[in-house]
Amino acid sequence: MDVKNRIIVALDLPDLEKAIEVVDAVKKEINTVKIGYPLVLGQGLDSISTIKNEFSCQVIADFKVADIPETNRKIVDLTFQAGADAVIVHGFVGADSAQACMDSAHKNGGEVFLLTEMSHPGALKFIKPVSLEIARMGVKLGIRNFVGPSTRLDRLEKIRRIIGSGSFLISPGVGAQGGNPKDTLDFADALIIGRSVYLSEDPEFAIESFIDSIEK
Ligand code: NUP
Repeated sequence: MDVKNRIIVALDLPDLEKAIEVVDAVKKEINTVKIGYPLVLGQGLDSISTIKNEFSCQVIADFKVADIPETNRKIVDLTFQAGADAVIVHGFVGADSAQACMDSAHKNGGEVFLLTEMSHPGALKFIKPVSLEIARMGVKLGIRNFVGPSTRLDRLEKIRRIIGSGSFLISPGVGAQGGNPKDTLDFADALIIGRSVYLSEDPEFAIESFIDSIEK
């Protein structure tokens, strides 16, 4: 797989100019960015199309959609109307809520990523006990894109086993949260990297260092 497809940069910046500077610095090395609440709440939903149009990159909207089906449908419709290529949705809210997101994504020509187990320590209490079931539910629903933690590789391996080799698995938690990039790619197709890139004095160098470490 092209290394360009193996790193997704998370733009958790409340400032669009700064986010654009970061994408400009790393654009040779990546083709997908992840935009979440910090940027759209800080600068508006138009940030998605602004970045997409300027860099012709793919945009994953990390809105962790987690509502009743009818509200999920509205949120996901608006996300795709804003230009996103894919949206991250929570699985713990259940099959009907995830299905509503899928229906909206497919209607709008977009993709859904199902969030299984989160990467932070707090996920151990409520999410970890059900995360493998969430992955199984996603498979049953026909979802082909998943998110799983680089901070717990034993769990990521289990998630990969459940979703199979044909699904696409992206993994946050590398760098700032302690996950190892190369080891994560034993199970994931791509890494999500935020702070280690956008807080770096030299984001281009930071991304190149990650690429070196995964190519070794
Ligand atoms: O379980 C998750 N963990 C996580 O960190 C699911 C996520 N979507 N994320 C997101 O990935 C998080 O919101 C941030 O945008 C990115 C990781 O950023 P960083 O820890 O590399 O700065």
